[in-house]
Amino acid sequence: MKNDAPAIFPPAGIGDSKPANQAVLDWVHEIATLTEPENIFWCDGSEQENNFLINESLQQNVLIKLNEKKVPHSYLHRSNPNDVARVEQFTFVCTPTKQEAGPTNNWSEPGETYTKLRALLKGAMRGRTMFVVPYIMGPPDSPLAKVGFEITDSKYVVLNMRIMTRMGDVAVKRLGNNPNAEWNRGVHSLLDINPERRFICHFPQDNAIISVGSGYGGNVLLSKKCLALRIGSYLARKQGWMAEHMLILGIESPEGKKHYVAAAFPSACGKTNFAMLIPPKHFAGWKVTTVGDDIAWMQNRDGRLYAVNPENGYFGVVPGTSYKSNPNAMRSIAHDTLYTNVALTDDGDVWWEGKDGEPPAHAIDWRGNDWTPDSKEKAAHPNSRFTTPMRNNPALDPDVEKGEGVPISAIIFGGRRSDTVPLIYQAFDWKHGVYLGATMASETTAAAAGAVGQVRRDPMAMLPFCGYNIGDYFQHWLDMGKRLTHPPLIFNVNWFRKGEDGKFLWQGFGENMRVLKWIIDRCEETGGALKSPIGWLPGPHDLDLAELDIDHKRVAELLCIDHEEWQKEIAGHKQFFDSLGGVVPEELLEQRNQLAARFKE
Ligand code: OXD
Ligand code: MN
Repeated sequence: MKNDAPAIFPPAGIGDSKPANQAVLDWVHEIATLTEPENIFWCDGSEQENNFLINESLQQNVLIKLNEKKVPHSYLHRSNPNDVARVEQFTFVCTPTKQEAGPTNNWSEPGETYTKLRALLKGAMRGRTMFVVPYIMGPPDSPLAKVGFEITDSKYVVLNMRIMTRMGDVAVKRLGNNPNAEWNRGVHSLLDINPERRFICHFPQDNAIISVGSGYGGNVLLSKKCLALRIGSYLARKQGWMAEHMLILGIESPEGKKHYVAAAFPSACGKTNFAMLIPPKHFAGWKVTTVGDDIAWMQNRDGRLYAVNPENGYFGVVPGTSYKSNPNAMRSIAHDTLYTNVALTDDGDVWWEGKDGEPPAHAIDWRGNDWTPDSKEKAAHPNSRFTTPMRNNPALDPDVEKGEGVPISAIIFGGRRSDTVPLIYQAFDWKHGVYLGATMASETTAAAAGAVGQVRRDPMAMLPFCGYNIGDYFQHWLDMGKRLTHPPLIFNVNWFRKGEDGKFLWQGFGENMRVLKWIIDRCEETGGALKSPIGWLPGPHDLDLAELDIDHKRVAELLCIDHEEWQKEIAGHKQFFDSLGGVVPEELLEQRNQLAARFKE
């Protein structure tokens, strides 16, 4: 199941849905002339087309059909073992000058990069089918919605794009005939899936992306990290909105009062779990609904920030997902789901580490090898994924299609920190909140290739996704705040603090509702708080911990601010800002001075 490239030949009526826009036709012609595909398949997003592609994928061993009774309409894909995560070291922002890409991006000169990529793409689709995938990011009637076209030689990509975006005719209609309309040009080719020829390149000035040599979702579903975040963040600054690596959730009280919050956590830190949270029994009558689990596009309307989820599905990390950690995700992925790199049981079901129940006595692991509970290797890759339509989520928010978006009452930043950072605290104001986001850090996970568990600064969880100079990005945040008459309150959370025994202090998952409740209380100006040097902290009785098995000592540990640890932390902030080489806005440097000074008061 390593190469899903061989050409396919659809019957009449499938694969011939050519758009009318001449600019698109010209571009497709140019790429086809370069890559020399066997044929061109114009996707319309229909059920009939999807069924055809699934059948072809089954025949060509790109997909395995799962047991229809256990996981209806669902399939397993195994990627090449050298191609299982995003590759930040091969991801480039190709702006005319290095300074525009800034200190946190790999930069390469656009002219030279186009030349290099054109050489790699020359004849790359010989014997393969070239798919043209039109798609929209965002609710189609949203002023923020963006049209993209992705050219790809991978059926797996097409099948995923149909779940993750509004794909097909809807996008062609939205684009219309105007040859000067704004749309994103994305080109993807598997080539020979060789890490030495793997490049994910963004050309923000041209609204274009070229990705070669990978089949892994984060590198090749060009709608997601590439368009919705890297190119999106560039367009957002230019056009006065925000493209952020954030989940969006709704929270409704038993009295029917509703708030929305957006939260930025680095990859694989539980955004999907938080977005699908089910409140514990103690919060009977409270309802949490999901607008999005990964990306928020936000704009200022009437002085408030409104958010839409540009995506149409979830591309989530599988291991650890269970009825205990995330029942709504389990229900979402129980049918109509594409699995990548999980284990296959002997009865055609899927399995992964952390799934409910006993491990199977025998399975085929993500590499296609025999696996038993005694095996040293993991059965599922730590970054194995599900792709599932957001419609599958029983807690989907009813306003998910609202073009104007949902009003955001609070923004939450958070990372995976074993020490230093308390469970929850609130910024004094927007500027201070931007500082919290800018200095956020987290221990690394398997979502990106590289070492796991090292603390790295990841501003607003956008380090791998900001498509321009991070200093200008910080300034854009500060400027947005100046235009908001009712800015969201800003908070920082850390579910991952550990005690002296090395164990997590906080239960997390559904119990995070207790933290969310304090956030909502603060938004409604009913929640108490104590002033501390780092921000507002809940006082001993401000968090509702009723019916939770936790003692006062642990709560104190969770909320404590250790002055020594914070001196190190502030030094870490300085080191990070210094490493950015003078691009950090003065207002944020001033925030650090104020933070340091508050510790001396
Ligand atoms: C993701 C990521 O897949 O952040 O969402 O890597
Ligand atoms: Mn993400």
